[in-house]
Amino acid sequence: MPGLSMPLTSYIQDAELLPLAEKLQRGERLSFEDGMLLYRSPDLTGIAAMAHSVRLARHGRKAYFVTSRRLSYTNVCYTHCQFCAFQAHQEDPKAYVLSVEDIVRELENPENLGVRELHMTAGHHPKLKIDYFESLFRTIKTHFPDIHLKVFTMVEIDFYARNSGISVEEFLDRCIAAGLESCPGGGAEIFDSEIRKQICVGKKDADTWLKVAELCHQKGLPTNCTMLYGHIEEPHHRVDHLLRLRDLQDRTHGFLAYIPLAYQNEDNELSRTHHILPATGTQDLREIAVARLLLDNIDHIKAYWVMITPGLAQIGLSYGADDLDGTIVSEEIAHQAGAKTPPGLSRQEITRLILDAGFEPVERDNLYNTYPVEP
Ligand code: V47
Repeated sequence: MPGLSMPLTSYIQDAELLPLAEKLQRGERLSFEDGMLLYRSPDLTGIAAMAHSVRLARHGRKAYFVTSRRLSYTNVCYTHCQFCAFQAHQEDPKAYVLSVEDIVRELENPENLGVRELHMTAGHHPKLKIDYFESLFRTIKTHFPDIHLKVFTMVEIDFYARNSGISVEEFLDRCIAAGLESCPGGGAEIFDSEIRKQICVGKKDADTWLKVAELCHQKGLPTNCTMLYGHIEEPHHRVDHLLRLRDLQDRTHGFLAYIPLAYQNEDNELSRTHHILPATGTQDLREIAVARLLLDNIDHIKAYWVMITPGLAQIGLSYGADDLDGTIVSEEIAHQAGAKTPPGLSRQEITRLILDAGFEPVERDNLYNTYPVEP
C-alpha cells in the first residue's frame, strides 16, 4: 500500500487512533486489535479521515459504477438461511425458476439496453444441474456477447457441483468454458461458526466458502467478497471475517471488490425470533471505513446503495468507498427483506450522485475496464 501524504493526525480527536494513523502513514498493515479499536472508537470523523486518505491514495477522486442487470434464476432454496426473505420451497406459490428463454427475453427488454454486467445469484434448487447452467451461459453469450457474466456465490458453486454429481473443479471448468467470467461476493455472511449456527444453520461453513473462492481464483476466475453485518454478530466477528478475507487475498489476489451488506430485517425468520434494529447511518459508514483500512489488499470497496440508500452510499465515497455498484434495474433479495430503496437507478442518477459528492464518475465493467461517461 502506498504511504500517505496528508497530515492525518490533525483530523483525529481520539488519541488511541494516532498509532493507527502512523502505521498507515508508514504503509504498515493494521492488526486484529487495530480493527477492534476501529469499531470501538467514538471518533468516526478520525476514522473517516484515515479511510478517505487511503482511498485517495489508491483511486484519487474516481468513483466507479457499472450499467448492470440483477437477476435471480430461481428463488427455490433448501438451505433455509434465517436472515433470508427471498427463499421459497418448491410448493410455495411464490416459487419460480427462470428458463433460458425467460432470461434471454428479459435481457432483450429495452430497459436493459447498454447493460455490461449480468449479476445472477439464486437459491439452491434441487432440480438444477450443470447442463442448465452450461446451456444458460452459452445461450446468453451467443445472443449478448458483450454482457459480462457474473454468476454464483461460492455456496451455489459448492451446491450445484454436488447436485450435478461432479467436483467443484469440473463444475467451474465447464461453467468457464460456457461463458462464466466472474462471481459475485454473496453468501459469505459471517464466517464465525457460532454465529452461522444461529443465522444460517445448514449453510456451508466458512472454510467451504473460502476454499471455493480460492479454487475460482486459481482458475483465473475473479470474485467479489461480502460480509453481512448488523444482526447478532459482535465487532470481533466482523474483524475476524475481514481478516480471513485479507489472508486469502494475500495468497490469491483474486478478489476484485468487497461489499459490506447491511442486514435488512423484515419478513425473515431472524427478524421474527430476534428484535434487531436496522443499522444506523454511522454504522453503515463505519463498515465502509473499517473495510478500507483493514482490507489493504482489496482494491475496490463498494457502498451498496440498495441496502444503505443512495444518499448514504454517496457519503460513503468520502468514508473509503470508491464504487457505487450499479444501475441494477430490479433487485429482490434486499427488497423482499424490507429495503425501501428504488429497484434500480439510471446511469444519470448514479452519475449525479457521484458528481454532487465531488467525485469523478467512471463507468466500468466487472473487471474494472473503464468507459467514458458522457456529460
Ligand atoms: O448472498 C440475504 C445477502 C447477498 C439478506 O458481488 C442479505 O458485486 C442483507 O451478494 N439482508 C446478495 N443481506 C447480495 C450480494 C451482492 C450485493 C451487491 C454487490 C455484490 C457483488 C454482491 O445478500 C446474499 C446474502 O449474503 N442477504 N438476505 C438480508 N436480509
